[in-house]
Amino acid sequence: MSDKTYPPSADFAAKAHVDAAGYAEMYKTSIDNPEAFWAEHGKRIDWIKPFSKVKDVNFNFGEVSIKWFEDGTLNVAANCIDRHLETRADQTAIIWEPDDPNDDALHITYRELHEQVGRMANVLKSLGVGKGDRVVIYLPMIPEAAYAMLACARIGAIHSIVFAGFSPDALGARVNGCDAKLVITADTAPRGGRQTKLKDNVNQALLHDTTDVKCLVVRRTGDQIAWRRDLDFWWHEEAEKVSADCPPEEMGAEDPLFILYTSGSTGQPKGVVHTSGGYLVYAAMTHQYTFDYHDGDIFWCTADVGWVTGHSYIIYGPLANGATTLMFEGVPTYPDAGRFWAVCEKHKVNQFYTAPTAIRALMGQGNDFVTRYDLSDLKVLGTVGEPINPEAWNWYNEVVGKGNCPIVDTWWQTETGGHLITPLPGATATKPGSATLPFFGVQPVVLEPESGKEITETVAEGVLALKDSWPGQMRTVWGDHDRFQSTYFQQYKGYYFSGDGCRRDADGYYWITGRVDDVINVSGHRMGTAEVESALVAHAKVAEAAVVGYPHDIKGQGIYAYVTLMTGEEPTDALRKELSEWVRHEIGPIAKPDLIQWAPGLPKTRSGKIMRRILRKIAENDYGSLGDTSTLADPSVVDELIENRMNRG
Ligand code: 6R9
Repeated sequence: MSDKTYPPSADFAAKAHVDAAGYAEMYKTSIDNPEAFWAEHGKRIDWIKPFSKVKDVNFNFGEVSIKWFEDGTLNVAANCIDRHLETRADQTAIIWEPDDPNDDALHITYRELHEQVGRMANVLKSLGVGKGDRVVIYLPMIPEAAYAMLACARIGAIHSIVFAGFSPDALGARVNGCDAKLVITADTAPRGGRQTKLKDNVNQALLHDTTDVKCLVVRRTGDQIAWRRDLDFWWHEEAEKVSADCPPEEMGAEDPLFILYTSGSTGQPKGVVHTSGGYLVYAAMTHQYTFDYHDGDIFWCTADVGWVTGHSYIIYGPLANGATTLMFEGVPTYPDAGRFWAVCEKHKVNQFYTAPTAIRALMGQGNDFVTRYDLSDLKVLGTVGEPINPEAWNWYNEVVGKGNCPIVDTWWQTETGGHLITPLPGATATKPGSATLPFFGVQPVVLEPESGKEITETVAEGVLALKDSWPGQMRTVWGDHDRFQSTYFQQYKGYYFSGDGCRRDADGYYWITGRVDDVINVSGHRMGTAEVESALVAHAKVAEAAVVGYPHDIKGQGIYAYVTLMTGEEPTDALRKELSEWVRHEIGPIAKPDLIQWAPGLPKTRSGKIMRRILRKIAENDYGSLGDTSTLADPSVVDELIENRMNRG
């Protein structure tokens, strides 16, 4: 890790929303008097009925309850669209860049967005969706994904987006998990020149459904698809039958806005619930300050709307701020490794936000792909999803930013709704690899992992937790408040526990060191090892499986699976391939193991608990420091595993 610092230029700081002194002052106010601070900043959005209470939070295990602005009412879609119409009707709200660079980009104005969302909202109503109902969105990165999210928000329905790369099984589980009334999908999704048959996946996911889940289908490619009579509807046909005028529903600040499933250390993914008022205030405020967004700027977040980053920084944050937000259907390497930079040049992008894994992959392709484009409109560069290694940070800074663009390394989670630890580009001197300092109102603490004691010295290393709430915090796990409490508030009493480890340096800067639980981070996407294990053991030839992460040059972490076969099954390369494909089919391509090692036995304690610490070390090719193995039931299995390890790099 490098401790070289990069202060913001005087020029940048002078034009920024806050400079260093401004940050220090605002941060202090936000901590000294959170009620007054958030009462003020809560006004950045339009309320139908203004709130009188600001904050009502209890972090005590057993009584956890989080409410912000609770007696206010609002409509999120009206905040993202209607309130801008007076001044921005003809401004572009969404620039859509298609997968194929030869197809036309779209520029959707706020007026057009208003009309499309109104129509989609009326279509949802005509299909029987009302306030509080759940709608699953399984769409590629097309404008209709934005319309669908905002249409739900407009009528008070709760959306649950399922990333279009997830398998029918994963989709089906999410549809059932929230008793969705409707799924919104497309015929086929083109991405990177390849096609994913989304509607077919929906049909498969709903094969055994007995609740008559309806499906609204967007025609993206015109491919032939199988139709479920009486249950399936074309978006373009239904849109013609309704008016574009749909008055926004008045919602309580604490009414759910969306559910988003995310992986945890145990069991199946959980439905993270975000509510309306606090989430929107927080998404909008972080979007403005973290990226130093100014009116007229073109903002591009390369995430997919299937992840929280897409929710907060493609849709809700930017649109609440009346921004122009770019939505990209494709991938960074299609048609070649210059696509990101071609799009930046073409649409004169000012703020660009992506994941370290993409930076590492592009860095390996050579600088020509970058330097052939005019990137002079870029002002701020951001990263999210995983720690960024200084080498990638430096390349991003020098080759993409030409040393002129502050880099904001934003640490946050699906659970946090928006950035918690991040530089502000006009205020914070950055250090490659550090997410730096907390956002306004955020109080990070470093705890001793074993005792849970807060380390009060500035220099500290331990687990990262939060002392108090912020408006964008998740409120519960859908249908399982106990799981919410036990996941985040049980181990370290009185704190929200992030699941990440971290170090705090002498300047009070935070360096995230990665997950301390059984979650691995593959290309910036969270994957529970338990999920991959349960997919593997669902295969008829697998007796037992243990999954861990290992360092991977591009992906950050790769998936390493130890598999014990049923007696009599042959451990062949063909079977290895079959199991990889099986996991891909069960969960999706992101869950596919990179390495599978045959394990005649797994290292277990005498009580039968798998010792993952040892498996992690072997997968990391760091078997010289296995630590204490004396509690193992059969220490000899370890030698066998080391002998046949798959990662010798
Ligand atoms: C927004 C998002 C959350 C986990 C988080 C941490 C890792 C995210 C990071 C980072 C280091 C950063 N993470 N940003 N680690 N530096 N700037 O990614 O949400 O998918 O829920 O993942 O990602 O481990 O706990 P999510």
